[in-house]
Amino acid sequence: MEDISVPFSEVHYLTIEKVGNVPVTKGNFQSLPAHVQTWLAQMIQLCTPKAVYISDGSQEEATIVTKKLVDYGQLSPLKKYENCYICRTDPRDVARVESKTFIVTNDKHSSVPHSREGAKCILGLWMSPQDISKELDTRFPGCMTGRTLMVIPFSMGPVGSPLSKIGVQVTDSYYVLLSMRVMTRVSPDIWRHLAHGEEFVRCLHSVGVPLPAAQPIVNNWPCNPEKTMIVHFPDPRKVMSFGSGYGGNSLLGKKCFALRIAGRIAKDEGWLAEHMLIMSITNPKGEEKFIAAAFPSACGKTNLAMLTPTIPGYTVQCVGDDIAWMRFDKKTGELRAINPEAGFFGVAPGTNMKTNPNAILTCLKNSIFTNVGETADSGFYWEGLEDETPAGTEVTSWTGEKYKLGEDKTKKSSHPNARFCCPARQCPIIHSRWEDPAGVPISAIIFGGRRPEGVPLVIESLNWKHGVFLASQLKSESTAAAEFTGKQIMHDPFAMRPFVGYNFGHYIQHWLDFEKDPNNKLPKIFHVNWFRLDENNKFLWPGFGDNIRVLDWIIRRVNNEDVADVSPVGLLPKKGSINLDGLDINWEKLLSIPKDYWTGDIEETLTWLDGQLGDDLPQDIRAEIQKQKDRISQLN
Ligand code: OXD
Ligand code: MN
Repeated sequence: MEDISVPFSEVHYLTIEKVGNVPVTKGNFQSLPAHVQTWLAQMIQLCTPKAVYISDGSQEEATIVTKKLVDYGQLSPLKKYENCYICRTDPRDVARVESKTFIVTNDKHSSVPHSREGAKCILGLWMSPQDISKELDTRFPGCMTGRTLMVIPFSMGPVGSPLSKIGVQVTDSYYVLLSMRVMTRVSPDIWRHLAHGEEFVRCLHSVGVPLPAAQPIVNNWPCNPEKTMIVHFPDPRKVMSFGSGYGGNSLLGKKCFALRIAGRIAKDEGWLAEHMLIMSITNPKGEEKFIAAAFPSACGKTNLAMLTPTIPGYTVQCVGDDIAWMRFDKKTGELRAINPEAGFFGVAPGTNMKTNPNAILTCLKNSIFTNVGETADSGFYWEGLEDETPAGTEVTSWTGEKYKLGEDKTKKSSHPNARFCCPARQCPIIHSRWEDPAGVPISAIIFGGRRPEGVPLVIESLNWKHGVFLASQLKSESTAAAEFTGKQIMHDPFAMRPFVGYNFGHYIQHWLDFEKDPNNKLPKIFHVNWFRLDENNKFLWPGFGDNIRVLDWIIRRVNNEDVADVSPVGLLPKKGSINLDGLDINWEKLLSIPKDYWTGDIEETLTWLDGQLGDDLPQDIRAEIQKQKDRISQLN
C-alpha cells in the first residue's frame, strides 16, 4: 500500500520542522508540552515513520483526510446521506481479539487473580515486562516505515472536567484518526491542559504494515492479524496496540483507556470506570432519574440507552451507550457519572426504525459504517433492515458479493459485528446535560445479560453486597463483538470480563468497599433479563421500547414504593406492579425461579468464581453465595 500523506497545507511550513530527520507535515512539534515531545520523539525513533502529522481534530482536517481515503479506496461515500462513508476491512480484522489482549505489570497478581490450578483464567491475560519486551521488539521497531505517524490529542470526557482524563494517541491509520475524532474530543486545547507536565495516557497504535508491505493488502485495509497484540501497562498508563485497525483494538480511547487503564486509575483514586450506558427517565409526574446499566457486548445496550417508550407519559434521554465513569461526590454523597466518549460505535445488524429509531437517526450524517452492506442507491444495509428496504433492492455485501434482497435468504449483507460510528451529539434524544462537567447523579445501577433460561425479568438486590454478588455472577450468551463463535453462556462479571485492567478479585473488593464510607449514597442495584425463552424458544418478554415498563418499576423502587416481594434470589416485582397494558405476558413463567435451575446455577457460580479467583474472591461474596444457597434450598 502506498502511504497517503496529507499535503503540507499551511504557509508557516515553508520551513519544514523536523524531529530527528523526520519532517512534521502538520502542526508545530516544538510548541507541544515538553514531556509530550520527549515521548513522541521516542515513538518516532521506534516506529521510523516518513512524516509526523499533529492532528487538530478540525472539520477541515477531517475533510482532507476523508478525501484521501476515498481516493485510496479505503472509504467510499454513501451518497444517500450527508457526509457518510462505508469501509470494508480485511475479513481477518473484524472484532476485538481478547486472546491477544494483555496486561503487563511486574507483579502478575496485581493484574490477574490467583486462579485455582486447572481453571483457565478468563479474567485477563498477564505477561511479564521481560516477555512482552521480546514480543514488542519483533513488532514496533520500524513499523511505520513509509507511513505517516499521526499524533492525536484527546480528552475522555468533556475537556477540562474534573472527571475527565487526557490521552495522546499515535497511529499510522487515517481511519483511526477519523474515528477517534468522532469517538473522543480531539482538540489542540488538550495541549494547554498538559502544559505543566500533567499526566496523560500514552497510546501507541500501528496497523503493523511497514512499506513496502511484505504481504498483499486486502480491501485497502492494512493489518497484520498474525502479529496482532494489544498491550496495556497500567502502571505507566500506557497502551501499545499492533496489527489491527478495528474498533476496540485501535480506537484506544475506548476499551483500552476508558475501561482497562481508567479502571486501574479509578481503583487508585477511589472511583469507577464501567462498561455501562447512562440514561435518564422522566415519568409522567415530571420526575427525572438517571440510571447506569451494564450488559455484556451485543446485549442491546445501545438500544436501551436510546429507548423509545411504548407507554405514554415517559421520556427517555441518552447520556452514553457504552462506558460510564462514576465518582461519589465528597460533599453530597451522590454518585456522579460522565460518559467519557463523544460518539457511538454501535453494532449495526439488528438496528432499525423499530428496534432503535434514535440510533438510525443519529447516523444519517457524519458517520462511518464498517463491514455493512451497501444498496445500489448508495445507502447502508444490514440484517434487520429487511422491512425498511424494498425486496429486490441490489445489495453489495461487506465481502463484495452482489445479490438482490429477498431472493436468497442465505445471503448475509454484513458481518455480525459490523458497526456504525457516529457523533453522540446528533442523537435526537441526547440529554442536554450529556456533557455536564459535573456529571449526572445515578439513582440505580442495572446489570443484565442474555439468559434464555431460569432468570426472571427483573430482580432487585437485597442490599449493596448482594448487588455486588449479582454483578459478580453475571452471565450471557456469547457475542460477535469478540472472536467467540457459537451460542454459549459465558460468565461476564459486571460485563467487564474483557475489559478489566487489574486483578478481578481486587476489582470486586473495590466495589464492596464503597459501602464503608457512610457518606456514600449507594444506588440500588438490579438485575434484568429481557431474553428469557419459553418451551418453544419464544421470548417471554417483548423487550426494546417495552423495557420502559421495567425501568418504571425500578424507579418506583428507587422511590421506595411498596411494589416488591422478597424471594430467595432477591426482591421481585409484586404481581400487577409492572404496567403490562396492551401486552400478552405469561407473568408466572416470566418471573418464576425454578428451584432446580437455581440450585444448579449457584453451585456452578461458586465453582466458577472460586476457580477463577481462588483466594482473591472476596469473603463477602462467598458469604453472599452461601446465604443465597441457603435461601434457595428453602424454595418449594
Ligand atoms: C463494544 C463492545 O464494542 O463491548 O462496545 O464490544
Ligand atoms: Mn461495549
